[in-house]
Amino acid sequence: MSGTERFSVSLGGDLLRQFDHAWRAEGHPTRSEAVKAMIRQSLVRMEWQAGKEVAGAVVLVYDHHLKPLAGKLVAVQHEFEDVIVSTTHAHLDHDSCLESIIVDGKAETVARLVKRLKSIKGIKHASLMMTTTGKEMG
Ligand code: NI
Repeated sequence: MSGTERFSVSLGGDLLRQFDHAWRAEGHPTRSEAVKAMIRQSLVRMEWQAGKEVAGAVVLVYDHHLKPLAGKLVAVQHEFEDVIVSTTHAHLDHDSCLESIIVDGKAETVARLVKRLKSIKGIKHASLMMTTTGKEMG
């Protein structure tokens, strides 16, 4: 890792006040840490857009009583086993299950997986948390 460099940014008063309010509300310890987090968030988005190797988690909520759904869910996950690292299943209550699928692979393959999962009839909610493998992140 290379050393730390300082740089200055000129901001209008309103924008700076809004930014200071926002990063404090989000819980960042300092303005510098908040700026770093924003830069990294932006770099993660670019990694996904550029189709690089990415990491993330797909979270699904569904009713397990819908039998065809459970079968399709397993079949799709086997089809995409090259990008799926692990799957954790939680029984939320009598009806609802939450499945968290950790992914690591090409962004477009992950995007295809998410699309396939969302197309399964009966999924109540599907959400993708996009992050980085960290390999190219300073
Ligand atoms: Ni369950």
